[in-house]
Amino acid sequence: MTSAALFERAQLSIPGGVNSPVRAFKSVGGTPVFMQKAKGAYLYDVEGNKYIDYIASWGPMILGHAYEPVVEAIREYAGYSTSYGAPTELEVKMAELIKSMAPNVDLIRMVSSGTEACMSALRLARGYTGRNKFIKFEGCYHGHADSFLVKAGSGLATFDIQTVPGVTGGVSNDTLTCAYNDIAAVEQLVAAHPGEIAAIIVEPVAGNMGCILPASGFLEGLRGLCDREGMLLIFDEVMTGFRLAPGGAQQRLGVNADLVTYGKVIGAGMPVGAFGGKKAIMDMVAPVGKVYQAGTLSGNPIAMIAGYTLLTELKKNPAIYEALEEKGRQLKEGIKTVLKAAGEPFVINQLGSMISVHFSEQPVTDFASAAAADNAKFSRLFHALLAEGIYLPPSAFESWFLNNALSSDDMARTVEAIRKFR
Ligand code: HOZ
Repeated sequence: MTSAALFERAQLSIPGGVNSPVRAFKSVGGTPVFMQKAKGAYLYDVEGNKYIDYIASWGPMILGHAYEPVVEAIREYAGYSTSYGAPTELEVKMAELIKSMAPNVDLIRMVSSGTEACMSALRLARGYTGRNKFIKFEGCYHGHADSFLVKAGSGLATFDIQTVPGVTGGVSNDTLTCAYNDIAAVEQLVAAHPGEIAAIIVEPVAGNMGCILPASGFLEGLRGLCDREGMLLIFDEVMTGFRLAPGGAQQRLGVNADLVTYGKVIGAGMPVGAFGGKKAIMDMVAPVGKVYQAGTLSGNPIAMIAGYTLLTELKKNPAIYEALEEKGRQLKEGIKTVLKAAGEPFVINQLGSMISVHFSEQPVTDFASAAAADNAKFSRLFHALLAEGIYLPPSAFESWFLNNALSSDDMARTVEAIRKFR
């Protein structure tokens, strides 16, 4: 079996041969690699090739793949049933655990994906404020619910999709956009729509246009604006949650959100998401309030036990975060040294275990600067590293995610492969 043969076969039965567009390798070119298994920091494809993994399933494999306690827990609980459609104690324990780790979460509702989490948080913000419009940032990606598919990052940036057929003008008229890190533009937008804006949603550290850090004062500015104008601040922590700190970006960056969304990591890679916040807001969610939101697979027992096991480990072992921090630093310094020596114009954005490299002479601080970088060169880097057994995200518009199973040797090999790259 080869990836090429599987890809051909896949295209006969699956749109584009993949179940999520970025995986198709369309922006970097070539044939997607079909994976067979993974363990620790390594992916193994169907041809038996081994790769050092820098996507960690886009975040959740923070302790590495097939982490034994998680695998064991899944095995045990699968034997009880894979779904009940009725409440379980596990869901209560999970909610209590998240509350004990994440700031500003009095109540939390489980859903099945980050898309659902953001879609539901937005509906709730609209229900709570009685307003329709909201602000999102260019290059941020909050899943594929209709309202968010405006100037979105990730796959839409990767494939340069500006407007999405099927999303009505009526829906996108309520989506207002601004450049990331441009607080003055947000202020102007808010002033132009007095009393109309329900919420500002933001990736506190952006991961869908490469990794982009919030400028000093940006998130604080959003917080102040939301307080002043009666808007809710929604942090999309699908990527940063439980990764940048046990309490995610809220804790790491010291800015409070009104609502926060989580994804994949709270299921240890199982299909999970969640949205949570202050009781006064969350009490509007059905069945207490009238903001309807539901799902048979929400709080699925296998997803819950997987996530509960992972988050428990993260909570009880703060050294994990120190180690991830050190790995991020080591990789950044290593890459910086070799690219500098090569005289390449480059920018490395990194915070903790999120990092990305842009081939740019200018700082990369928003979507425009990410798009202006030499992304064809990123594609060449992607393939050069793939050939050396190193798996980067197959798009310049995605963050790399480090996992705690990565060794110093793995990162030294990665740096060496980048040194050889021309
Ligand atoms: N949009 C996802 C990362 N930002 C990629 C999802 C996937 O292909 O699995």
